[in-house]
Amino acid sequence: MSYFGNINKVKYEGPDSKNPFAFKYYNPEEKINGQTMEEYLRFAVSYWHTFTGEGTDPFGQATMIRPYNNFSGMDLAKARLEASFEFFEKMDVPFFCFHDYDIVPESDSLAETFNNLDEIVPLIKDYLKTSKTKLLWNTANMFSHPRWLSGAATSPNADVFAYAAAKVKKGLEIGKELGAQNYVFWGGREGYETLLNTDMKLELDNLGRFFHMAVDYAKEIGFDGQFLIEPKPKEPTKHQYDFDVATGIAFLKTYGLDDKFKFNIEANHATLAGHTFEHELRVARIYGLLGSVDANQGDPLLGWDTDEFPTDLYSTTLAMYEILKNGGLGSGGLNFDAKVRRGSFDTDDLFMAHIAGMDSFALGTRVAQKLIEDRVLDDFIDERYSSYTTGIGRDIVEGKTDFHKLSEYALKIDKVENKNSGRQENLKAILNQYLINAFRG
Ligand code: XUL
Ligand code: CO
Repeated sequence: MSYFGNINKVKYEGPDSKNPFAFKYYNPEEKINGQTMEEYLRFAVSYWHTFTGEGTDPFGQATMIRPYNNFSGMDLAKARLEASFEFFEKMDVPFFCFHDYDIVPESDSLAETFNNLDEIVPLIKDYLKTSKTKLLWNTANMFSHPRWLSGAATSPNADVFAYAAAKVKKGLEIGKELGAQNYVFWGGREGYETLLNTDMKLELDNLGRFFHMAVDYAKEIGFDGQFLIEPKPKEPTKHQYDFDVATGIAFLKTYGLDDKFKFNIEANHATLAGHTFEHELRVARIYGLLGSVDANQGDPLLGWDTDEFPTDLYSTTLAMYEILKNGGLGSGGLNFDAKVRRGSFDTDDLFMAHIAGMDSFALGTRVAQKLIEDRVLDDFIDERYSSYTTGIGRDIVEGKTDFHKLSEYALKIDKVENKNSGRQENLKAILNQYLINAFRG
């Protein structure tokens, strides 16, 4: 059966195309740094927003018109699955991602949920045999059901900790079975609402213990996907322990996990933490911990996680700048953790939204690549820090000096002069120029 019968396979038609179901900038075969865009960008569809999401919000009911809406229970799960692989094929995306409870209905009984998973996973495996679309990552939903109200691995209730362990154990088995390239931990309720009732040290120690057990189990069963932590500062909890990349690094180092995990960085989570998307990517990149990306964007006027499809070209350019500088994302990818607006309710919107996101990243990639090739920022930055390449600066960097020598040196300086202007406005104008020129083709 066809769920999206009115849509053909989406193809690259170039910047002049007026076809809403064609790529204008994303040309999967175009080469960047010797690799095709498809290989480089590794786009993924998120199952939850695209197939499970119904358009509800805290004030209103479902709005999404979906061709499988008349099914329920496991029949609905199977219809969604069938529709999803038709969508992947028509969008020509190489990856998808899911939570356990996106692919089967959530039950109060763990055993029943595992049975449901055991029924659906072989079906996914069958689709994977013939589809080019692979599993980028899977994860466990440990935030929706009431049992998680005070967290999962950081819950004050040890039974909840055990339950979470069982789910992640199953998730790793599923990841192995389906060839997942990564496994994600987003700590949906791993945080607190008030310190008045919270033993923060025990909760963080438990989270560290939990991750070690996950690493051990992955080793035991031969799951070799990359573990990823997805930072987010708040929502649904008031404070989330994986606040941002820097906080995540402190956690990983404290608990001896920094060689086992990398980060899955989401644009809208970065902005909620008061950072730019590129800031979070940069922090992860410079410490060799950039693993994967949840590609979306927030609304600067709203203080929550709106998960919009990414269309801001400054943001996609600066994000791709970091990703290209990182040499790509390795086993990671660009997962559209993004949902169509509640008013964009038909299935055409699902296609158009992904096209918008993929084109925005493709364009950002071209601009970023040109900025790197022309060494626009690199040359400027090299010059700005050139005092560290000779004389006292070089001694500092090479560890050949100390406070005695530096003090002696400083006392001899007549007047400190700052020679290099930061030129921020000019650099932004140059960025504009590169963006506009990319539009020109
Ligand atoms: C929530 C969020 C999650 C994670 C996976 O803000 O981003 O969907 O990506 O659990
Ligand atoms: Co996400």
